[in-house]
Amino acid sequence: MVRKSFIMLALLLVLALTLAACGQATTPAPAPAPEQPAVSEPAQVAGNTLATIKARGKLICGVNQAVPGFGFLQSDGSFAGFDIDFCKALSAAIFGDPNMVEYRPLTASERFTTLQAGEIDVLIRNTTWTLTRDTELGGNFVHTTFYDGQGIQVPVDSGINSITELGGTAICVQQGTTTELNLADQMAAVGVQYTPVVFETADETVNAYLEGRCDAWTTDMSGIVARQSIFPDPTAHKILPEVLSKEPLGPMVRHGDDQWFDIVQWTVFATFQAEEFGITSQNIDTFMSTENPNIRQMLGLEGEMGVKLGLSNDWAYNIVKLVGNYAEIFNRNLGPDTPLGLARGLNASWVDGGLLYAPPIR
Ligand SMILES: N[C@@H](CCC(=O)N[C@@H](CS)C(=O)NCC(=O)O)C(=O)O
Repeated sequence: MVRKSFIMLALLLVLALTLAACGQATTPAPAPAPEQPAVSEPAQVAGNTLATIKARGKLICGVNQAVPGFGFLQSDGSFAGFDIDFCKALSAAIFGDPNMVEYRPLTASERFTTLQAGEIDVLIRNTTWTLTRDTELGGNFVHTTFYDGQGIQVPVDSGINSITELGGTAICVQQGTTTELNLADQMAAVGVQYTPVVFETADETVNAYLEGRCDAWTTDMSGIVARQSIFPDPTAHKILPEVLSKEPLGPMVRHGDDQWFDIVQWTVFATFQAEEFGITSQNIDTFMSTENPNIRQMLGLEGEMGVKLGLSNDWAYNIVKLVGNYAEIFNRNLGPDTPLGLARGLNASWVDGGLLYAPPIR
């Protein structure tokens, strides 16, 4: 009797589990699929990234090669851009030389696994800081270097003036990006049906749009302006007025090495702080006799700021002297005198009403 009820109970349990599992399977899967599979904690745990970089004699920076102004492989084989300059700033902080860098170009889909696998020391590639990426991909975002938002571009002669007019269109978008997910969410929110056409690289995405295989294409505003600058006829395209998302872009490091996290973070802060102090690559040497104690600490004339990071005390001097302050980096790559012609906007120093604010270097 007892045995019979036990079997019944076991059968009921199996039935319940089966039903629960079936219930789950019939739940519609969210479309599109998650941008990245979650990764387990780093295979190469902690470690001393700084010591590894010094022993190898170069920094390995994961970058973009296809976005002019941010990360771009030039015809002479060199890399240039805003993100590239932050790789150089790190190299200057570590080696006193901005050129001890190996650039590893990465697509959107491969960037996080490459970081997690230990193949690069830092990822500096127009990468948006999100909660999921910060928790599930084996890395940490350090700080935002460029505050951006997602946009949609259409041909001027399409007559489309708003995302609400995109019903029935095909929209080109790149795989493994925040862009792909935001698009789905924002279009659902305004009740517009569209067909996403997904590609692995920026070149494929943009070429499909230019060939008329899509009615529109979408990515970060900066990415659109950057790619538009190399379109055959940039004036034939316009960006719709809606900003679909917040896209705070910045460097990411692997979990497990707090000293390296600090070095990357304070390198970024040094560029903000130099701008706030009015220190540039051109005038920095005139500050070497300053009596301002905060500037003296930053430039290594007093205190042991660099040593606290595991670097030499002239780390920030080298960043500014050899690469520049934030304004110089921005203007050189993205500013009014470049093909992108971007305004500082949110990316101005807090003293000018922007969001860039460095904690005290002391
Ligand atoms: N900020 C977004 C988008 C970044 C992104 O990968 N954008 C594309 C479109 S411009 C890109 O840089 N592609 C270059 C490539 O994969 O070659 C993210 O972090 O997901």
